[in-house]
Formats: sequence, structure tokens, C-alpha cells
Amino acid sequence: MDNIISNQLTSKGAMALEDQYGAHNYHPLPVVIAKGKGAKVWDVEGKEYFDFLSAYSAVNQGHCHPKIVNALIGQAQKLTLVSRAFYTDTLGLYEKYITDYFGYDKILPMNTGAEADETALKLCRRWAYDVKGIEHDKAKIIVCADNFHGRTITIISMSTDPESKAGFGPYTPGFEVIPYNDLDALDKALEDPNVAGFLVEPIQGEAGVMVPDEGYISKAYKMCHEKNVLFIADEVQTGIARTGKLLACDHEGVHPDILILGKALSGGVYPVSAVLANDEIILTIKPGQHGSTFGGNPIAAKVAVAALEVVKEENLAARAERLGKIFREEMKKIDTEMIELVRGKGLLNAIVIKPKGNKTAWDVCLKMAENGLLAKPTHDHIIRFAPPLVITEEQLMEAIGIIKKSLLTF
Ligand code: IF1
Repeated sequence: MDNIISNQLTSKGAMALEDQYGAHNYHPLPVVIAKGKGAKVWDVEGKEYFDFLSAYSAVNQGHCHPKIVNALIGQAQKLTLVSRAFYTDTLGLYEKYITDYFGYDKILPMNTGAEADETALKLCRRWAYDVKGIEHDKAKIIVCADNFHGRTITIISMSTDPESKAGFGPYTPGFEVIPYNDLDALDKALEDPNVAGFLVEPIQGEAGVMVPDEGYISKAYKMCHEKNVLFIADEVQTGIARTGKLLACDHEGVHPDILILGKALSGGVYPVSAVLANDEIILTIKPGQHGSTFGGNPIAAKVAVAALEVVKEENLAARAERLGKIFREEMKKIDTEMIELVRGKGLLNAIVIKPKGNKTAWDVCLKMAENGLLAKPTHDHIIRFAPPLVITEEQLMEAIGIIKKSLLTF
């Protein structure tokens, strides 16, 4: 294949390359993005869009935040990776910073959200056997229907979504699925003495921004503690200020026994994930029993500190809280029967679309793209709206105008 110089690449050409040479494990909107800054991205032809997906809440700090990018560049010119076979001058400083930041004894640094979820499951099982005293290989972990925790075989073994799960068996045992937002079901499941943990998303992102009843998380946490069961919060998508607090659990004053972070932990600049817990749990994994080549690498360490500093310096949680309220109010004012429901918290929102004729959420997203705003449907009829938290109120109002204009064309 002749050597295509990227600045001669058209959108059409880029899509053809991905189609020809890339696995077809996604069905992207027909938009080819070449540049990002703050709340905006530009395609190959220079068309400007508001990004209302934020890489599934990984770029909460905005695209290419200068402070985070500079942290990446600075470290990349010094030392990128030595593995954990040796110490470095960056990891300990990061570990102290992030454990102080979230209030835990220790962190186990990983790279992707799925790796962090897998690490949390392993910690929960080791704690079950070594501390709680559950019989070996008998530990059960409760999860919720419609969960999304990643794409590894163990994680999809917990899934109830045929798209994520079917055709990848045999599956990992040891999981009990209960309905989300159902405390009676949790109460019943907790009767099993072999239950070691309850893994839950404080808001189910992929399921369509399912916000549970007020009090669900705090009551679930209390019920777990009454049965000496670990409360494990997957805040990969809801964390890092997205829902209007630093963590979604903060809305209910819950301090998870195991906290799982990813995505915006790096501001979308580099794969960084983390599992935070106190010594009784996190020290059950001994040297040589878990790890990863890139886990806790110098670039990740520097980028994560910068990304977390930005969250505080720019008051991103308060912004998300305030702008999210405006967004939901404005969505509810749009006079179209295509909006069945508006729901969300902070700047993690979704609208449930009632198809009009043969026009679906996908068509609405195509129309919004044409009008300069990018969002993508989840589960056919739900559109998730999650702009970078650095979006200004003026930009938000302009974006709402685009959503309204697009919906009213149908
Ligand atoms: C895809 C979904 C969102 C997550 C939560 C762990 C992970 C994710 C709560 C795993 C990742 C991503 C994965 C990406 C699309 C996106 C997604 F649609 F898949 F479900 F956001 F809702 N916990 N979510 O949301 O983190 O390993 O990806 O770093 O797989 O298509 P990861």
C-alpha cells in the first residue's frame, strides 16, 4: 500500500483504511476526527463539532488539556517505562498523591478499566479466603443486571448483555446477578455466607445512564457491611467529577471498600487505571501474585497527577453539577415527542428516544453530527450526552440549540 501522508487523507479514505485493515469490532458514526481541544473536535476536512461523548467520559478535562499533555511530554523525554522490576522516582509520589486525594491506604496501579475491575475481583476473592475465611474457590461476588465493567472473559461472564457475552463461553463461575436498584434482591443475595463482595456502578452508564433511587448506594453499602461483604464501586465512568461530585458515591457519602478508577484519571491522554483500598484488603495480594508491564509507569504517574490537579484547580465537579442541571432543564423544554425521558446526574445524561416513523436514535445522532455535535446511541433508543466538563455555559447553550434543531427536523 502506497505510503499515505496523513495530511492528504480524506474522511472517506480514512474510513476505507479502517474498514479494510481494522477488525470490525465497532460501528462508528461516519466522522473522522483529526483534532481535539477542550469541548471541541474537528474532522479531517476541518468541520467543527461539540464532543458530547468525551471518549465515554475519559476526556472530562477537555481534549488535549495543556497541563496534562505537558506532563506526558515532560516525562516521555526523561523515562517512559522500566516495569515494576525496579523502583522509579515517579510512582511513590503518585501513589501518595492519589491515596491522599481519595482517602485510602494504598493503590494498585493498572492501565485499563477492565484490568482495574479484574484486579478488584482478584482482591475481593483473596480477601474472602485470607481474611473473611470463606472456603477456597467458593467466594461469590454479586453484580447487577445490565452492568458494564469491561470486555475480558471473566468480566463478560458477569454480563447480562448478549452483545457483550454471547459466543465467548465457557464463562468464569462465582458471580450472582441481581436486578439493579433492588435492595430486596441484594438483601436476599447477601444471605449466602460465601458472598465476598458486591460490585456495582453508582450509575449504570452503558445501560443508558440508569440513575438508581436516592439512597440505593448508601443502603446497599450498609447492608454489605452488616454481612462483612466488600462494597466495590466501579467509578471508571462515573468518577473524576463526571456526575457533579468527585465520585458518584460522594452524592451519598459512601466510601467504597474497593474503588475502581480509569478513563478521566488520565484526562484521556494515556491509559491509566487504579484500584484503591485499605491495607486489610490490598495487602492480601503478595509480591509476584499480580501486576502488568505498564502498570504504574512513569508517564501514567505524571499524567494522572496532572489530570487530578486539573479536576481541583478548575472545579470540574461543581461545573458538572451546575451545567448538568441546566442541560436537563433545557432538554425537558424541547417540544418533540421523540424525547420520551431525560435522566442523568451532573454532566452524565441521556435522553430516551421514541422513534418517529422509521427515524431512530441513530438518525438523530447523524443529524446532530451534520449540525456540529457528536453523540452516540447506546442500546438503540438511548442517546448519552457527556461533554467534557470544561465546556462553558455559552458553549453548552449553543450545543443545546444544535440538539433541539436536530430533533425538530424530524
Ligand atoms: C467499549 C461501553 C461505556 C466502563 C465501566 C469499566 C470499563 C468501562 C463502568 C472498562 C468502559 C467503555 C468501553 C468501550 C465503550 C465504553 C462504554 F459502552 F462499552 F459500555 F463507557 F459505557 N467500567 N467503558 O464504562 O474500561 O477497559 O474500556 O478502559 O468497550 O466499547 P476499559
